[in-house]
Amino acid sequence: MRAVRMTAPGVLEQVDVPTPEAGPGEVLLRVGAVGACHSDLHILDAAEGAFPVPLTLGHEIAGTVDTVGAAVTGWSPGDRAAVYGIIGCGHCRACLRGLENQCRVVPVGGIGISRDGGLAEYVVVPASRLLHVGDLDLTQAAPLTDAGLTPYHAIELARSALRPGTTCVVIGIGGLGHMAVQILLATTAVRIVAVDTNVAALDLATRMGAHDVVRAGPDTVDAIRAIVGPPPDGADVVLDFVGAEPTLTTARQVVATGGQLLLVGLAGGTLPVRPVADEPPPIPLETSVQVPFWGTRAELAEVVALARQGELRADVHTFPLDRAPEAYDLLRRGEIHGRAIVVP
Ligand code: FEH
Ligand code: ZN
Ligand code: ZN
Repeated sequence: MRAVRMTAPGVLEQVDVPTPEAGPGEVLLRVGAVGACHSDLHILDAAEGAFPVPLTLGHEIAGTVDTVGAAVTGWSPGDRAAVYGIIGCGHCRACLRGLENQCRVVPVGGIGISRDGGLAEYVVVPASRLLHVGDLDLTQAAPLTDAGLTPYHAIELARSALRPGTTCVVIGIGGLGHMAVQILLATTAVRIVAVDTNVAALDLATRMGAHDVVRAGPDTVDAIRAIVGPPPDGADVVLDFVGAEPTLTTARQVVATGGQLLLVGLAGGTLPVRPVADEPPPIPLETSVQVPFWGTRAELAEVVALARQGELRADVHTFPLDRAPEAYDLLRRGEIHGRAIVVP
């Protein structure tokens, strides 16, 4: 079968490999759609030894069951499924509570991460990772598993602060941010302030229903403060889907005292919470900062339910498998708005 693999650190190429077979407890999935994620670029750029090589990338997958392995129940050939990408150890305290995104044994394990992923015609996954998606378009189902689940989980973490009439600033209206706006609209009554450098992304946010948009630039902080109020007031919740130093600097200057700042994107920024002499504290007092990671299987089921109710729809741009490297080049150059989806 055709697959797009990291064949050496930083090298992504299409190769021909044997079609894998489903073992006990596993399912062979014909890949219908797989998202191209910024994290794939981090995997490509990671130091030698950080991830297995060769590795078929793709951790945001939806497809159709081809064959099921021994002892698999609840799945039959032809079933359509989304794939929960994380595979924790299954026995630590976090995994036992269903929080495999906090596994205490496997730091970041899963499909397209520590074992072959979905950037291929077929992928083998444990049946426990599958969720039924019914007749949902697979190019819509795939992005739910990461671009949808990750913001959904972050919003769940801030749920108690997202009360009617509060404000939520969403920084970065890309693959995850545009889904966050829809999830906030579908599940809260907050005022949404969308922030991005790109006018097309802000137009998308407006079309989806964001209440205010701010084009990031020299006066970003003042423009946001004009909406959410000056310190010690500010946004009740800030979701940073970029996570680079400039956006973190903006986030900590517009979050209210006692607000919540969720650093979802990790574009290389670290979290300077240590006060520096003669500078204002980097994070307002009493503000809780979280660094959410992906989400849980239970939350993915809720994301799929939102999509099947028509409340969540990814802005999808499709590429055939042989143009997957081009999709990642565009992603790296910041030229993908919405989500790039590869259709093998
Ligand atoms: C995927 C693989 C490895 C690290 C982080 C990620 C995120 O894209 C999950 O949302
Ligand atoms: Zn991802
Ligand atoms: Zn575990």
